[in-house]
Amino acid sequence: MTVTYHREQELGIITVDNPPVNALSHAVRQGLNDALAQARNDDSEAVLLFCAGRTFVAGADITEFGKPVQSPSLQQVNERLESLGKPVVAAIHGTALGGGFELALCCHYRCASPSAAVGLPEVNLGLLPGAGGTQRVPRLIGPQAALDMITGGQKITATDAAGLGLIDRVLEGELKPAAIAYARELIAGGAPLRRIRDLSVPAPGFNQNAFDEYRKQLGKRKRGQQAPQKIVDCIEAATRLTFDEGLAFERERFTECVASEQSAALRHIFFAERTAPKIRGLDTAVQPRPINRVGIIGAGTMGGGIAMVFANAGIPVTLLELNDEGLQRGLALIDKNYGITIGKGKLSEQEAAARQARISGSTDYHSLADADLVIEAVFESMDVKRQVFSKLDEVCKPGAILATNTSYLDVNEIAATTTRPEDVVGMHFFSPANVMRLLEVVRADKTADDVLATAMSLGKRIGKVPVLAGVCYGFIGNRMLRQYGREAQLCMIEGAAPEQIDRVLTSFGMAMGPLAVGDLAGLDIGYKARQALTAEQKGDPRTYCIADALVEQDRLGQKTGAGYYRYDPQTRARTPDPEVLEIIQAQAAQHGVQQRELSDGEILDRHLLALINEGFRILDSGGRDRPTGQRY
Ligand code: 3H9
Repeated sequence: MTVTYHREQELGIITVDNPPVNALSHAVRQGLNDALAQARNDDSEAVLLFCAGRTFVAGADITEFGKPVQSPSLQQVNERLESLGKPVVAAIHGTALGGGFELALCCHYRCASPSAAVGLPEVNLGLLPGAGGTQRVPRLIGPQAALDMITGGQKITATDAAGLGLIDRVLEGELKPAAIAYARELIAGGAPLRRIRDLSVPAPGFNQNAFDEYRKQLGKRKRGQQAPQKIVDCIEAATRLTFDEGLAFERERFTECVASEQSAALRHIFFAERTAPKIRGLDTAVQPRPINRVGIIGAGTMGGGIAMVFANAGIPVTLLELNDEGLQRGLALIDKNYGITIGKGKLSEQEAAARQARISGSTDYHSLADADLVIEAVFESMDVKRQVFSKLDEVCKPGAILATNTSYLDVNEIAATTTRPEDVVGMHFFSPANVMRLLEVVRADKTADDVLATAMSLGKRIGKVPVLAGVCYGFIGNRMLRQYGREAQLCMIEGAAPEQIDRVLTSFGMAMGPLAVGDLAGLDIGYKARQALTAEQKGDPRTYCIADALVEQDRLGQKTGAGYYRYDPQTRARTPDPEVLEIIQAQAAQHGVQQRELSDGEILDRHLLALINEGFRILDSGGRDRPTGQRY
């Protein structure tokens, strides 16, 4: 039974129990419908809606999208709930998300544990709240706050939600007895049936222009995305249509979103990110090792970023550098990064100080003696890594995990420099480490299962999406990116201008085009790496001759004011540069390439297929043990 109904004296208690997250599957909707029918027909004076397990309802069951809706729909359940002739109180713990929060909004009162959070994250799945969220939320908190909440898709803490008026009471102590006491208090006080549908939207000064302006801003922030714009349409509809008309309007837009390719892709990613950390074949009885203290070697941009990741997750970190000067530089960079986050209003000074206090600096390897995990983020040279790992082997306690953040080097070779290769693993972060979510966990030949299990569970704990990789050049991310960058070079030499390539890919949805990224990172980095390779290792010269020619003319990218583009020294604004076209044409002539016009479609296909093909090659070579998200 996913939903049960029982009486506690004058109260009817509905309990949803559908692990892991109480999603609103068909069985739950049917169960709610039946429980509401019982409550309607008995002499209970009020009803409490409660969830078992770790959370309140976390939303519609995403696996049901794209299939025919089985009755009763969530909208039908909500209607039944809201029109029940006695007060219904939602008692929220964990997270009330999406359809789950919409269910709570149809209750007449909402109470929550202090640790609970609520939100309408549908936008992250390319959807909009389809069970009244866009019509009820603006009635409670006004259009501006509703727009921010629903287009942002972020969770709101119970206290903040209470401040906004989305929750009526935050309850200390164990939730169920506290919620029962609250429901009794409501009955005793003759609390009315409060239906949000009966309220009107408070919208002073929020007119057509304000909505148009919001759409424009959103178009920049969420470029190319359909759902955020439709959310604005729905909230605008809430200000000018009746409640029922608004619901019908929302329903139509929701149906369009569910059928869209954007939503199908985002739903695929949702499950892929949850499938990726699971290691096929790993015994489920394997327990991760406890990680309470972490050491990071190297206080450069990468090491500092990794230190911030752990400090942000509440884990104390010791940051180690060779000398005090390097250490102070690294700590100052961390201080600057926290300052920027505070400046953007994303973190309070108090919280930033608490996080920074978890990072201590050292120049002595012995300070890593009690670390449960040490991650090396030093210069990318096998000799340097060998020295670091022999030193770690000397000073670290037995059972400590020794991880390398190498991007390209052989983790087996690194592990072999220690007497405990079973404790060695790759943990490859992407720059900036405190922002990028991907974490490649690289399994070397002798890595122990519990070390892998630890890296995976820790990755989740620190807010990353961990993916298992095998030992191969560039692992997964960089190996795929290499092919993507290669295709950009080939398209250029065949006749596409850098700005055409970047425009096609940013229009598709990439945050930046590959050539603008090259200029940002500095073209000299790849150049130097190529100098260390043999002609055979470098491969087809058409895939790097333009980049080499630019560097040889001192066009290193943004830092020299010119690369694939020209940059304004003050504003860094980017403009196409006719000189680059001449360089490209000269290289094409030198390599016997007949230039032609490339269509946008061809450019897009070639870049995407380069990524996809390399992805499959990685799978073929065992670099990764399954396609991420094979379920959808
Ligand atoms: C919606 O509600 C539309 C409505 O407006 C309109 C309807 C008409 N469905 O993340 P975790 C699975 S759209 C199905 O690792 P956590 C997940 O795949 C929905 N399955 O746990 C995983 O399965 P497995 C709006 C779901 O503790 C397991 O649960 N709601 C759903 O780190 C554990 O998940 C959302 O977008 C679901 N809705 O985080 C909320 N949710 O173990 C989506 C989870 O087999 N969910 N699963 O790999 C979340 O954000 C997080 O799961 C949550 C828990 C914060 C709840």
